[in-house]
Amino acid sequence: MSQTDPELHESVEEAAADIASMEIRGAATIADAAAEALAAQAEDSDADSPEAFRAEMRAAGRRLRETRPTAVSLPNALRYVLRGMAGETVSELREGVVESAHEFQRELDQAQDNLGRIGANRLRDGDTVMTHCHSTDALSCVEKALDQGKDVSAIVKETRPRKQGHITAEQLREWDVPVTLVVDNAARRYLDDADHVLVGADSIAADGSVINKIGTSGLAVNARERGVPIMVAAQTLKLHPDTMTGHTVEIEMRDEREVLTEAEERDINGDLGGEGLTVENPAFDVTPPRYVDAIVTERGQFPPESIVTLMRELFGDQQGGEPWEE
Ligand code: RUB
Repeated sequence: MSQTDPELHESVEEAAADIASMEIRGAATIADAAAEALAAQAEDSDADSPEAFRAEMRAAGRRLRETRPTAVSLPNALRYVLRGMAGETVSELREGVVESAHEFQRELDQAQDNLGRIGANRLRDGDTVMTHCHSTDALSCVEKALDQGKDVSAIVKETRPRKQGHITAEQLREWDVPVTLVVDNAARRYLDDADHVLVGADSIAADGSVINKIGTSGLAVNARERGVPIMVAAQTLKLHPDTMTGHTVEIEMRDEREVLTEAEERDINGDLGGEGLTVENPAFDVTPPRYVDAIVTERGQFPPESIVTLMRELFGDQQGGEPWEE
């Protein structure tokens, strides 16, 4: 933060720290938390001029934006909320931010519900889904299928290094869905027992590429080879507008300690010293559109190659700077 940056509300600092540490994680949940934090900043602001208020909100937006780079739901949430900051007086600006934050949160819930209903239609009674990581959009499809009275089982990939598969397994068990938990390396063996691969997304690019938890692309390639359809559940909040103008999505590299403890590293290095060992920990990968059968959104399901049409409709020629930039 620069010397001149306004003081940030503790909710913004807390949300930013929790997103960075993955206490708050998953694209939709991150977006929801960011909107909530902006609303708290606006509500409690004691800015004495509209300029000071705007500067405070931009600083809050920047603080949240710098936490994690890959899930586009985060900048999409910040844009939505900060573009609601309209008016002449501090109280009008405040009202604009708070209202758009709450509207954003309502739409997010609604979109996930609608997406789930659409995705559930792809699941038949008795089907087994294989999941990777933990996606609330993907789980919404299972939840709605259960609501429709269908029996669904799940093969849940552990998802190293953070084991978000455990969160998925916990949620599915809460819904009484039979779960088989497997390590990531076992996925190909169990694909023969799966009727669908069902994953979420952090970002969807204009060419229909799916950016999701590391390991998704390998799973998709294996699934295609086994003839298992790959279904990506991603509300339109996950569509990445910058990719329409050729930008690529930044893949987050996380701390090596998520992969290897200090003691494990010492064991590997032995007497040789640490020079020759590098640990890489990319959090996400890119699945090319040809491995994806359907992208399920709240607006319907699309073959990945046609997602650009939806993006044009939603984002148009959206141009100009980011609302958190000065
Ligand atoms: C989470 C992840 C999820 C997407 C979609 O990664 O890759 O599949 O974010 O989740 P991380 P949702 O655990 O590193 O945040 O459908 O809940 O938005």
